[in-house]
Amino acid sequence: IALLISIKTTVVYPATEKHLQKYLRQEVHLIRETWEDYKNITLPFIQSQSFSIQWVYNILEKKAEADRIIYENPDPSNGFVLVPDFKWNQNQVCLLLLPLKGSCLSEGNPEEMSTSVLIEAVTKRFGVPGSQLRIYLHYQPSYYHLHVHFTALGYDAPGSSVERAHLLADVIDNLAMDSMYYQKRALTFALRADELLLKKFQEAGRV
Ligand code: G7M
Repeated sequence: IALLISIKTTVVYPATEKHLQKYLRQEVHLIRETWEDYKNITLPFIQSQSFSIQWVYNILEKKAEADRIIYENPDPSNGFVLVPDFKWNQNQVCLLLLPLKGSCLSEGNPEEMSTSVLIEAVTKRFGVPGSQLRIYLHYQPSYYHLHVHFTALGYDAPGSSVERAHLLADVIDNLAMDSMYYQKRALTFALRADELLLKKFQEAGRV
């Protein structure tokens, strides 16, 4: 009897302590972050960390992955680059849209990105229609430079759960309704037990 076993593995190299922790089983807690929490806890935490986003600048400045660019708009204020995500696998569409400007939801201008042009480019290149593309942002992200994920709807992408993914179309609608939308409502996200940000929320008595 032939037994076919398929195993999917992910190799992360070089792996930082943060990567190791990410893949170890951990307890997780939900945070409900208000705008006050963002200003008092999350933002100072982000600013105190030296999250390197050099790889993003390398892509934007064509110092890395230039041959992988799927679509780009060089406009200095509204431009962006669309490249395959590192997590790319031949059977999945897994792309990252990096605006030339913008570092967080309230600073970036996702409403200025013309998604229809991008969907057309992705459909042309990968044969996946717009109705089968999941286009979303992460909150919290791993890297604090505004970026949008494109994944095939049929692919159960990690990070597409309700506590992390925000559909770009919804974000655009929310901001069109009220440009202060994300300063007025709370946002929910999950933090692992070992994350320093969770400790900050605990210290502030918010968990
Ligand atoms: O939303 P979040 O910050 O979690 O997503 C960041 C995404 O960037 C992940 O899906 C990573 O796989 C992807 N990524 C990380 N690095 C360091 C690179 C890189 O150097 N190139 C590309 N193309 N994607 C990356």
